[in-house]
Amino acid sequence: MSARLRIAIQKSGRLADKSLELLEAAGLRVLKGANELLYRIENAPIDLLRVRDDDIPTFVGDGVADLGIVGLNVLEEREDGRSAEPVQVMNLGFGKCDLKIAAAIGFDYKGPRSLQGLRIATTYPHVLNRFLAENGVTADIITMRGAVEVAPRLKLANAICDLVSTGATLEANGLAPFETVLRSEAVLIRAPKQIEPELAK
Ligand code: PRT
Ligand code: ZN
Repeated sequence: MSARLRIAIQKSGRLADKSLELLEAAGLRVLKGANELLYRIENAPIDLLRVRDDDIPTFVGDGVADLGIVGLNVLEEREDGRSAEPVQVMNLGFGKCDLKIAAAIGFDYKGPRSLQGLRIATTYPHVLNRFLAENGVTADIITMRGAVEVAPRLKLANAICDLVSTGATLEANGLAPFETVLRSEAVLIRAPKQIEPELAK
């Protein structure tokens, strides 16, 4: 058994650099070697597992990694059911964004009831479904893999539910946000099983 702690981080994307910076600021010297999947830490028994962000909750839930850094939105959306739930340790203060419902500018929103019977396109069907259920609303959820913001223009949906940071993408597509479904940022998660004490030091 290797006695090295494994931390799963996003390989490339919006959280990748900030995750590395955070670990470096904590004093870890990262060896960016030839192995793309695993970066070794020079001054501590730690390896960084570099993967797609969507896989991080599963790796940590299964204990393949001891810790992980992932967007709360990804953690909340996952409905794996096979591996155990990772434990949320703390918010990390970067990667901030909101999962919002938006529609064409001028849409007359009077609260969640205004969504009744609409077609809403999203890459977050589980989180959206929970929000609608909590508010007693029935709507048609159209699950897309990306480019959700074009759905209203293509008449695929009346509204969308997507991540927003600056709001520029919505604006460029003639959309305006009117409801926040989830406030998100990068979070530190840990495996459900306690980490070996000598590794946690
Ligand atoms: O390859 P991999 O699967 O690992 O990465 P990914 O492409 O799935 O994710 P990535 O790198 O795009 O985002 C990683 C995480 O960054 C997300 O899960 C969020 O937690 C966080 N984050 C923060 C964002 C945004 N801000 C964000 N603005 N993720 C996506 N966006 C997108 C949004 O979907 C929309 O298309 O940016 C667009 C809107 O941005 P604004 O600034 O125009 O509002
Ligand atoms: Zn992803």
